[in-house]
Amino acid sequence: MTTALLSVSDKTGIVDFARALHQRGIKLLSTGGTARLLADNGLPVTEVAEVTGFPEMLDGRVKTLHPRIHGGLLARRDMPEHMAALKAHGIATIDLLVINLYPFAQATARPDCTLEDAIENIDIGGPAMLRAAAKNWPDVGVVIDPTDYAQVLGELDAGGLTRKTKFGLARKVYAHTAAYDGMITNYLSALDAGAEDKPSAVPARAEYPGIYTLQLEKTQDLRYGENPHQSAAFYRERQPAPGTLAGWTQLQGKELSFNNIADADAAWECVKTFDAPACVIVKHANPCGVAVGGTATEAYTKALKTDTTSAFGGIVAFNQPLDVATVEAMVAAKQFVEVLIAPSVTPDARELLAKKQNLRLLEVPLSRQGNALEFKRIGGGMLLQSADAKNVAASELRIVTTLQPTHEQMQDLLFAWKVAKFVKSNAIVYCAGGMTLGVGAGQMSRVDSSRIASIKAENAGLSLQRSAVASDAFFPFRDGLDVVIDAGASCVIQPGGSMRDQEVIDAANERGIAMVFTGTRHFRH
Ligand code: 93A
Repeated sequence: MTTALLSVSDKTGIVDFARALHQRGIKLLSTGGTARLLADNGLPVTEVAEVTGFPEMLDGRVKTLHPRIHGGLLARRDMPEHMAALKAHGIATIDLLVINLYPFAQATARPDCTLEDAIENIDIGGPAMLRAAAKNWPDVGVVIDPTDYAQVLGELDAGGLTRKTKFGLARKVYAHTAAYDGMITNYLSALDAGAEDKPSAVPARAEYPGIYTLQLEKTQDLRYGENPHQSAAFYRERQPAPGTLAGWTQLQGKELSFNNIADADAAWECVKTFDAPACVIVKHANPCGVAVGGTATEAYTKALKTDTTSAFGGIVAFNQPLDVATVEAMVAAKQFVEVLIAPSVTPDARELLAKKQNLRLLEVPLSRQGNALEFKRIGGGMLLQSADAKNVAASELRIVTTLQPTHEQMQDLLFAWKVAKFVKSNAIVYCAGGMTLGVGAGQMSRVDSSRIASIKAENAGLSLQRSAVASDAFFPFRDGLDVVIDAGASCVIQPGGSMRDQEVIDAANERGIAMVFTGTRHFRH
């Protein structure tokens, strides 16, 4: 190895690395800012402009885009014609390329970033060199990640970069430039067409980009997937929305499993929608107990009552700091918990939980925000939609029955409606006094969900007399409504919008219950 070209925006660690290369007899080439830094630190460095015979031009837009650079990177050392061409044009080979690109992500993350700023942060020469060097990987080492500096030096000392290392470095390059271009695509796609101002978090449907790039990084391998014969890993978004589960810190416990993470997400998304202290217990992606209370402990005790059988081995999430009283309540209830989630955990609660070594404890910063877009993989494609972020406003509620719900009933209805949004369709949720009494989830018919929810309440020994019921979508016939009224419901909240709404309203009036339409449906599959 004789020559290295160094051109980095993030200059962390570059001086030491360049010094180490110099000490190994490697000639240093570099672009303006990087060259100045190396020279200031007493290293002999040749400016790229000296090699190309051109000054850096157009405010640095053209620095390295030159045959003397790209020839030196792309020439195959094993092809005499290539080497002869270099010789004929007086071009020297470049054997090691060290680059990091213009910081597009950081620039566009700044709230005052204009389109012009963003455009100036699109690196052209850097990716061109990276792609050239990576294409010629058997002959050129290419380093984009400062954490690789040490390994590169070690191998140089051991006689040169191995083929395996060079291949690995090249592979990293294409992943990196693809992600970089994806970032630019997403940024530009999110801008209002023509308005070129602030990107909106949720593009209008017509503006969904032709190509959408998700910026994901693998953060951990998982022991297995949904089942033990499936392999799995967790990928985290490079910039997850604040308050989403991916911002977790695991404070203790066994490794998280695939199902743990999926269920934890369901629990967290639900619990963070409440203002009052709330507890959500999830099993198989559905809430099996949700409650609010004056304290987290009260919320937990109520949530557990809904369905103690299903709660065994469940995921428990709080929107409040987890305190020792709540942990004591869990211990007293002898509930086996897989994962416990809270925005924070008090020191004495942590101490108590530390005795349960296997219990996975996650701290997640609380915020109402969530993913702007949702994806669903299907065979050979993917469905994309904006997230179901809709919360029904008081002005949208329409009381459709002669009987008006009391203030207390309205509170129960709105609580039930909030929960129903997080229950798989068809969802029927009985509630009273800020807690769920029976949850019917994931049935193919609404009438079956209604029956199951009431059976579950009965099994838990909970009375449904004067309860409030939420249905995530309209009742297509009066049969489902009759089931919940037979079980004791005194008021119902549902979207409305069925062809047979009148039949259902008539049934409600006939049987003397109050009914509220929201005008919004919350299917969840
Ligand atoms: O504006 S560029 O796209 N044009 C180029 O020819 C070019 N060559 C290298 N940007 C270019 N670079 C980038 O400059 C590198 O990728 C690196 O991020 C940065 C280093 O510049 P300096 O050494 O002047 O700080």
